[in-house]
Amino acid sequence: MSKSRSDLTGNGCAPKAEQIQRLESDGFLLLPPVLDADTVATLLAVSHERLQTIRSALGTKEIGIGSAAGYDEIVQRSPGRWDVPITPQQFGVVDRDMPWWGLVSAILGEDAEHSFSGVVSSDPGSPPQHWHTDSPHVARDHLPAHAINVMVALHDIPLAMGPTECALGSHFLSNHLSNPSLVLNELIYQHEGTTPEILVGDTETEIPEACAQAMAAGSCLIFDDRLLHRGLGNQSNKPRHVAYFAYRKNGYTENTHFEASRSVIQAHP
Ligand SMILES: O=C(O)CCC(=O)C(=O)O
Repeated sequence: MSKSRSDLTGNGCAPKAEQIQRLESDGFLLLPPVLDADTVATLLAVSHERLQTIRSALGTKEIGIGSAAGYDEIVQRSPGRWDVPITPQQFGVVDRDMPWWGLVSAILGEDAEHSFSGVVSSDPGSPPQHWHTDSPHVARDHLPAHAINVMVALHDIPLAMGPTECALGSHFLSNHLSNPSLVLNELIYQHEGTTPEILVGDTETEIPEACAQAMAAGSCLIFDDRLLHRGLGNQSNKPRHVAYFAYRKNGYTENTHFEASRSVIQAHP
């Protein structure tokens, strides 16, 4: 099943300049449902099936927190929060045909590449993550984004179920190359000391505002990889599922997202 190409405004035009500007200035953009119910249902069904296969292959095998402690097929991003990679083909979609491609390519270029996709599922009762960025700045000066993440709600996600929280404009402040008080590994790997406050230290700069909103099924949160964000705790009694599609500028090859060198499928019990 591959959806025909459409855009965020639904009228066949390029993404609105206002959306591009918002993404560049705030570092994120929450869009109302851009996927139809059938597509959301397919993404959710594929996610369920893959989660079940991989979590049962994992069984009681040890797995730590973070990408290096995980497996090719599953990473525990924080306690009870599971990242299971799923390719666009496995999802039954074409990454460039997704409704956000116009916006993503306006920022990363028409030759941008799909880098990762999958589902992040948080168990009932799982705690909030520590604030983190997904990849580091690449220059001392503030450059346009080199990577963009799209998180798609696969069902309604009220606040109590823990949507992703973003620190407004924090991509301008998370540059460890221009701010030596920031420790790169404490930004990109989750660290309890990393907060919006540490980005400004004792300067006059305003602390980036933490923003989290409930998400309706099919809506998506699009954010710059350098933005400080975190998944909130799931206080509901159901798992929370978001699909993600990540894109990078052509030529950007850093990968701190998946660093495992073992397979849970091939591992011996
Ligand atoms: O679960 C979420 O909402 C966000 C997950 C995330 O940012 C991560 O694991 O890197």
